[in-house]
Formats: sequence, C-alpha cells, structure tokens
Amino acid sequence: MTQFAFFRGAFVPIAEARLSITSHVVNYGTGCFEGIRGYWNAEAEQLYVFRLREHYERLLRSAKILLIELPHDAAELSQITLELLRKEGFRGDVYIRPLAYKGSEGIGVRLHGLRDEFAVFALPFGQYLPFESGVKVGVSSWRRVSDNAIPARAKITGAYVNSALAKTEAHLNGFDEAIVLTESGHVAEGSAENLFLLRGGELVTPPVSEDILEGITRDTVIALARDELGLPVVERRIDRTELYAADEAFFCGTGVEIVPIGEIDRRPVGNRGIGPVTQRLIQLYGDVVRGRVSRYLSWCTPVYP
Ligand code: PY5
Repeated sequence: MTQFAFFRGAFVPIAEARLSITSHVVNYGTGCFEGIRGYWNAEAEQLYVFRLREHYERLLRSAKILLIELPHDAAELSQITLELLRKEGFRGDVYIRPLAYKGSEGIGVRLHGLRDEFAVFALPFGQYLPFESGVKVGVSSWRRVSDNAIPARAKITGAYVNSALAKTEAHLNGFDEAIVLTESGHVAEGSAENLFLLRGGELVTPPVSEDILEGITRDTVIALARDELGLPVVERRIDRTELYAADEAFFCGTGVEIVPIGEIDRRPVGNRGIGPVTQRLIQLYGDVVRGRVSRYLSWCTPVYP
C-alpha cells in the first residue's frame, strides 16, 4: 500500500497528490519518468535500492530533452526517495516511480514557459511478467518511435502510447510480449524492456543508436556477462530473422528483471525453455540486486540505517 508521495516540494498523503484535468502533462504527455526497484534482503533486514543514482541521472537527461528543469540534482532526488521509503517503512520488494512533468494548467502545446514539477511515489511490487519457462513473443506491426519524432532514449510519458499499442497488440494476438522494430526494420526492444540474443557464444544487443531506452538493466547485464561469465557482448544492429536464429533470447528491465524468451513469432528459441546463459544471468542478477554480491554492493543503496 502507498501512504505518501513527494509532491510539489513536500511529503503529502497519497490522496493529496493530485493533478488537475487541465494540467499540461495530462493533455499532452509532456513528462518523463523512471522505474526503480527496491529489494528486501531478509537476512540483513535491509531494503536495497538498485542503481538509484543512475536512474536519477537518466531522469535528468530525459528532463533536459523535454526542457524540464528541476530544483534538485541526482543526489538530492536520491535523498528525497530514501526519505520517502523510510516514511513508508516498507519491508518487502518495492517499485519506485519518479515523475518530472509540465504541471501548468491551461491550453497550448509547447515546452517553454510552463511550470515544471517533480513527484515520486512507491508501492509494494512483485513480478511484472511472470514466467515458468520462456515467454511467448511476437514481432509487433507497430514501429518504435524514432529519435527525430519522440526520442526513445528519454523515458517520455507520452511515448508510452507506442509501448501500449505494441503490448496490447501482442496480448490480443496471444503473445505475452512484443518485440518492436525500428522504422528501418531492425530490432529495437520490447514494449518496456531491452533485448539480448545469444548467437554463437556471443551476447548481442542493439546499440543505443537504434531507438531504444538506454536501459540500466541492459548496462548491468553487459557488465555481469563480461565480468562474471566471461562472455563477449556485442552491441550491433540486429536483423529481424536473427531473432529466429538465436540460441537464447531474453528481455531485461527494471520491471521485468530478466525474462527468458521461449518463442518468437511461433518459432521456438533454443528448446523453448530457459537457456543456460539466461539461467545464470537470472541467478546472478537476483543475487546482485539483493545486495548478496559484495563486489556489486555499490549498486545497492540501503534505505534503513
Ligand atoms: N526499454 C523500455 C522502453 C523501457 O520502458 C524500459 C524500462 C527498459 C527498456 C529497461 O530500462 P531499465 O533497465 O533502465 O529499467 N521500463 C520501465 C521499468 O520499470 C517500465 C515502463 C512502463 O521496467
């Protein structure tokens, strides 16, 4: 349950954190956001927030693209978030949702001359895309928003209509999730997650210039694959049919964590189950985010003293 939000400069009961129907972000989607996870470590009786600073650094980059100016830097936003979590007193896994947006009320599409606001709330949260073996995925008929239309590298509220179109099309077609291609027909990412393939002992993922969100889990997976599994990781353009030729495939993101892909456009990936490399990354990621791997403890910010 959520009790509080940080809203217009103060901690308020969640019921008081409300926007008008006339506000700019409601009418035009002129905001950006983050999704951050906190993981409860029962042995340590500690709540660890994963890569908190990196999420706020990305929020500030998204905000810059949208000409949103906040009166706080990443360190201050992190402190506000930790204070919020302490006020909530969570003792379990949580999801944290910061938003930076055009809060002005009135009509007129633009980015300039509007009031910028910041808000953050958090809620208890479990698995986002439950799986037992690999999930079923379809390549979307929708294309990813392109950098010169709505930049995917910024996590823009309004751009998630693109994700919602793809996700619901996938659902209506009997799939669990979508893979979205760029305007030029190359693999970009899932509706709300980045994508990796294993091909010939190499992990491959689209580069940041392929209309993807520059995912923090993607960055984490690259580091863990290289440094812990000794796997080569290549960021390169990926053809659609490489999806069908892959030995393993998985999604990664804050919400989904690491999710194996069992089938793409009705073609089995590997043996449809969870491939050995994906399995090792799932295990390792689970330990790292809960603060169980000392080498990566600097990625885990403790909430409680
Ligand atoms: N790509 C898109 C389009 C995303 O929305 C997300 C994150 C990612 C990739 C993965 O980025 P990261 O690893 O930094 O989380 N999506 C949000 C999440 O919390 C939810 C959006 C509704 O996972």
